[in-house]
Amino acid sequence: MNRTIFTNIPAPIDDLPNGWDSATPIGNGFLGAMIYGDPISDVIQINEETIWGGHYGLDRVNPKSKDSWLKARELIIEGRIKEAESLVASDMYPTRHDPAWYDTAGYYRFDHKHTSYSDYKRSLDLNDAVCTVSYTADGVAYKREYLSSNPDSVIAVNYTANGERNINLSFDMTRRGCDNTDEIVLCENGIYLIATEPDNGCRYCVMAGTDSDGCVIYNEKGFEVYDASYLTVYITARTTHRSEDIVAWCDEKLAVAMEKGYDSIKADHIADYRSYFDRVSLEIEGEDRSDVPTDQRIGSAVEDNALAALYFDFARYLLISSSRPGSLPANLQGIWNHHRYAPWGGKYTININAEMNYWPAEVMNLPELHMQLLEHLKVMLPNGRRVAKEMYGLNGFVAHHNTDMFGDCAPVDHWMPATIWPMGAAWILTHVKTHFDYTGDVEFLREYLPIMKEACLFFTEYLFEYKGDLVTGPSLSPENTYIHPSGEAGQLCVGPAMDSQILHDLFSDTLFAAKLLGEEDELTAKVGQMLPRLPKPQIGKHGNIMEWCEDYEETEIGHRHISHLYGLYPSDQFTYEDTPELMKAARATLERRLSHGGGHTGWSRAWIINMWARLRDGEKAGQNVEALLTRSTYPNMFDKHPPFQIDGNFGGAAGIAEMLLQSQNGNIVLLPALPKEWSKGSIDGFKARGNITVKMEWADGKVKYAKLTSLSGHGFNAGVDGNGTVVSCDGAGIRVKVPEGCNVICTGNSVEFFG
Ligand code: FUC
Repeated sequence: MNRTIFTNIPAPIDDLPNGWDSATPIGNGFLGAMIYGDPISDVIQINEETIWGGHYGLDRVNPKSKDSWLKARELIIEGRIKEAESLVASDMYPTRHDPAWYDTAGYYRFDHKHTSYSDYKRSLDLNDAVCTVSYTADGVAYKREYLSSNPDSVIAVNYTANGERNINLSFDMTRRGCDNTDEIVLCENGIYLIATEPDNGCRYCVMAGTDSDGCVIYNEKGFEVYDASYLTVYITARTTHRSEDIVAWCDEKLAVAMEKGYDSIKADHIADYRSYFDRVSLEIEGEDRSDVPTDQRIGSAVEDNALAALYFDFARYLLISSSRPGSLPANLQGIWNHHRYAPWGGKYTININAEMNYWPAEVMNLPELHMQLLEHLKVMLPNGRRVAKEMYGLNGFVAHHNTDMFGDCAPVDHWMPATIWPMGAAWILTHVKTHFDYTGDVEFLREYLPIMKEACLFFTEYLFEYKGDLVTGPSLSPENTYIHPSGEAGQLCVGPAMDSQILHDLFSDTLFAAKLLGEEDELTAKVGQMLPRLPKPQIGKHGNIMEWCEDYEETEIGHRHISHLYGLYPSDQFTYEDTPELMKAARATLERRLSHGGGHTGWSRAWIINMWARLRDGEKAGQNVEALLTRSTYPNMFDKHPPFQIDGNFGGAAGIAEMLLQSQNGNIVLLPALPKEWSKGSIDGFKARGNITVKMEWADGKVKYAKLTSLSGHGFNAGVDGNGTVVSCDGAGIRVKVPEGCNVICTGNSVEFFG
């Protein structure tokens, strides 16, 4: 299947970093690069995911907080919001703002001796994760390939040209836009630079070496290559976070790469990448526009079904390229960032963005890549315990709305609409049950139950009774502002809807896991008593789900966060079957947000797609996919917040999957929200909860064939109830909605539907 993103123009390099959003990303989970692909001046911007600036691991908790946070709670309850804000600002804000941030390894360039060129093409083949640039200069056809290999830990740039020895270029290791502490050193396998982060002493090495049949002459800044018929440049990078001897580490990787040679490195890279990518396929039939450059398809309002499928595949590519066993989770930019201080520090914003990065991981059949987010909880845990103790005087595990490479859990900054929000760890922990639901991995659940219990412990001590319910506070509804009846605008509150909904999941998931594993104890007994006392979603005067526990007006009705619909998606607390009134109110909430300009950031639009899918409104979901592709996508297909933020890529892909297949609440539904434009298509290898894979073909908007297979070996049974044929997979606790007009055949651990 053709899955190529391509353009007929190089990314502009006149005024770097302009053009970055047109450049092509490659990555191996740890080492990323943006390929500008200019024939004359070939610029590559490089990232190593552990190059972080700023201060690490600081104890930033405000020592006054322990004695003041309960007072802040009282002031909020009394409606003295401004006073509560001043107290929070003086006593709960962290002693230090935004301590650490994601940095870049800088821009590097290869200058070629051409003066002009023609027939230019730059493409990224998603089937094998290789970026190719081709052009003609002085009658010679040139070709370059760029890849970032996970098995060999190197970026390889391979230059070839037809005819005799036509490759001539110079490489300059001097970085643009980085500080001047770089030391450039020649070594046995090439040349490297060593840089030191100013505030924290982290050192990193970027090393480049060559394999060529031409004449390669190294100088103090890089090298010159003359009269080569081929040239491969290998580049790698390492920080002192990962290795003591960073030069030796890079040297060894380059030595192995040179010995192995480009063809084998490429073959191993493709095999490794395909072991993830080939698990799944999606096709949505429509007009064939595959000969139109992708940057021209993005942003044009033409109905382009294949572009939506390509967007889904690109998200799979991005997850495989930014999240690998042993790597950090994908941050706000995945691993691709050209800034010295990435937007929002390039950290993990855990009041939506980092979680959204992993929404599609399971349905895409990439469960082991979901683990990077979950593994990070272990880095956060010791900090979260300390923050619970020092900031609140309580036991257990708490994190606020940001974390970083070092697992920081204190409030991140001094921004009232976001910072004092104690739900970050709890939200990530809801992904534990999701991973278990998809994989059925009991040992995994056993490993994470103690962390879930620690988060529960915090909330059992922290929640308080307010108007008969158990609520959070001081908290806020991420990052929205309400108008208090007194006329004052504020953010601090008690018991915002999202907090109660997240806690509903954390508590229920913990009780489920403890019961399954025989790990019930005093704490789970307490959690069991508290769960029914959490506030239930309420319906407000606009027929909407109430965002706060009072029916406040809000200052920005089209706000990008739609936190009070967490219960609709990603959670499954609102359903047509059990809570139709909440589904109606969720729809009213979404319509109100959208009619006031909502969905203006890429990630917000992506969330909205998922919500419409849950509301089973294919037309609305489809319109929002189109809005994502036309308004919130850069020419290289990166999500546009703006600026670039990778969450929209992942959230958008999750939404596309959610339109085709849903499996929450123990029910598998095929084609739950199909827009009429997507009338024909197919999926294969998608995962549903219950450890079930799904293959399906549809035409005229209806299922023609589907096969569901339980990877846990459970059988499917067809029976009849008042509603007709019912298929269940009891071992997985799953029922399957029989698609309209389909015959059913159950065989062993599969069920097939014929339409
Ligand atoms: C949240 C969002 C912003 C942005 C930032 C990284 O604060 O409200 O839109 O995505 O995270």
